[in-house]
Amino acid sequence: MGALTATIVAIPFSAMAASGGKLTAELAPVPHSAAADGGSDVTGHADIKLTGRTISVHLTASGLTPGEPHAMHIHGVFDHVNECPTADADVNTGDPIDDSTPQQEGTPDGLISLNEGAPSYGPIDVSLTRTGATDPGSGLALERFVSADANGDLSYQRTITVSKQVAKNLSDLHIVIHGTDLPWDADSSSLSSLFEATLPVACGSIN
Ligand SMILES: [Cu+2]
Repeated sequence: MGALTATIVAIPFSAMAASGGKLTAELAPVPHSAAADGGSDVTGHADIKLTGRTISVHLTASGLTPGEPHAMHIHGVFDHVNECPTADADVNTGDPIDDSTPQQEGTPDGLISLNEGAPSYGPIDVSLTRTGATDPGSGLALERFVSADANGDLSYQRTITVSKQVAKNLSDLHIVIHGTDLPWDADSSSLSSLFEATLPVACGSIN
């Protein structure tokens, strides 16, 4: 009993999370109807090593549109509870990111768009680009994100210096992967519309 108590007291979890340590995120598909999005089923795993304001991110994912880059970000509001969106985020309030989409206001379409997901996972904090800047402004610099291979698998590794706020709140934030080819246009690309390129396909909390 004495030894057990000593062990518990010796591990200050909150202090560990703030200064450094190893975190992970399990990415699961963002809810959608298979008919609406062509049956994507994106899953992934991220290991993040936090040292001060430096994060070393190793992320693998599968089920992505093959051969195309996918925007990936750390999302979240620092002083709010952030969640990955649930199916009821599909509200279609009339703010499609792209006017060419078949979305109708007030009619759920089986897809959670970038804007519909935002109240859950919050804004972009870090862009997980492979080169250059990693700020929120790089969020749609698709030419600087990693591409999925011919099987739709993706592997990403980078060490990034983040803001003090991101480092401090990392375990409250999320990783979101975007982009899928939707069946309602004739092509087989996730890059033919902004709606497709930004559609959140997988999300996972950083813990
Ligand atoms: Cu994002």
